[in-house]
Amino acid sequence: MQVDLLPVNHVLTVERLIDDVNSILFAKFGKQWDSRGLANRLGKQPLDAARILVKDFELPCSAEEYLELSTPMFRERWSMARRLPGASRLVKHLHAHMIPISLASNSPKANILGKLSHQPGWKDFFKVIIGGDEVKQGKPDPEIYTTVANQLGVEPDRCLVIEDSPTGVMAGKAAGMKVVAVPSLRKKDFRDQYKIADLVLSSLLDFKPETWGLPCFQDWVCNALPIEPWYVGGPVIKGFGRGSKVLGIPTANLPTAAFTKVLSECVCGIYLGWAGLSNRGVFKMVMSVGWNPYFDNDEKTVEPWLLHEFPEDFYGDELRLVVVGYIRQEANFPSLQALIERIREDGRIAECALDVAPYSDYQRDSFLTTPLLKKDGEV
Ligand code: ADP
Ligand code: RBF
Ligand code: MG
Repeated sequence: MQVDLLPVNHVLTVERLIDDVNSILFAKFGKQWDSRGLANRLGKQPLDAARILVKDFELPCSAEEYLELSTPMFRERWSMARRLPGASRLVKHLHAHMIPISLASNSPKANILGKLSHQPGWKDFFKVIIGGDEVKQGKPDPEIYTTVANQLGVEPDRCLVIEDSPTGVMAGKAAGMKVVAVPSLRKKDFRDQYKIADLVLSSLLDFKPETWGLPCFQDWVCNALPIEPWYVGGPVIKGFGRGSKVLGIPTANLPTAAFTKVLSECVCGIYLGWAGLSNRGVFKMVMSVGWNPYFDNDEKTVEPWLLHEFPEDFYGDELRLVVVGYIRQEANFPSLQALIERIREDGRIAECALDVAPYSDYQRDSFLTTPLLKKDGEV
């Protein structure tokens, strides 16, 4: 039986908005957009990024023309942009504790303000906002960050920068600031480009303010962080053949080829939630999303361990997951035993937390038990 995968329920990521705009524009130029080359453009000033794009795809227009056409299309779409997981929580927390925060981007100031206008209250969170058009040199030059520090009246070595691009990380370090990188370029190949950061995180969910002398978050519940739930499902497929055999912990792998885009947008890490298994019921689960650093996989996988003893395998069964809490980022371990012990600890955390609100509320989510819709809409 051919089963369609169910995508994660979110508004569009910035990557998707870029795909949308470029697909439309490229078609007008008789070209095919294929998302390649983000690493060359990320964090650059718009005109530089457009020049690279025009050259890489041999577009029959100038960089200026590309910007003239694309800018209004992006403007129409910013209201649909998804915030990075953990972003809202972080700025609200810092603002509530009266820690001055600023926004420094290579985008022109007008674009920044346009984007911010779709996030209620956000503009007021930032004491200083600097656009790439307000400095002589954009990132990777430190000017944008030194300007921020000047306007805040704070020494650079008292500033902490959070950056997603290698260009930005360079700018922050060159300004003499501490830099935490949350890479937008998530593939292994780009790891080296973030090396000069003081710390690299998989997502803002892993940001621990106390590491930097800032007040810690108080929103963890039962050793996990409640998150906006996300939904994913598909037939259980064969994995690497080592869950039960090597670790003694079976993980019901989901196929990833069919939803690479969706998966590339999920934050890597260890999560807890509920699993619905066709004809068998709803069970607690704890899972890893990512590259399994201990095994250094080449593929990003989704691997739920259902906290229940089953008498047999269930390959091919439809599995539904509602992911409701975040436990930690994926890690490497000095030994297999250490990895196993940590996964068992994750299992205990999930077992306890899922009995408690808000995690327990989702046990009855209809997504877990709704029969699959076939293509023609028939159940
Ligand atoms: P694979 O490498 O093929 O994923 P694993 O050793 O990880 O194999 O075992 C996973 C398989 O074991 C699942 O696909 C499922 O059929 C079965 N299984 C049995 N009990 C469980 C459980 N509690 N959680 C997840 N999968 C289980
Ligand atoms: N693999 C890692 O390399 N690092 C981890 O931190 C990690 N954490 C996990 C947590 C849970 C709850 C589960 C179920 C798996 C985790 N794994 C981790 C993945 C494990 O390596 C994988 O399931 C096996 O390799 C089987 O494919
Ligand atoms: Mg497995």
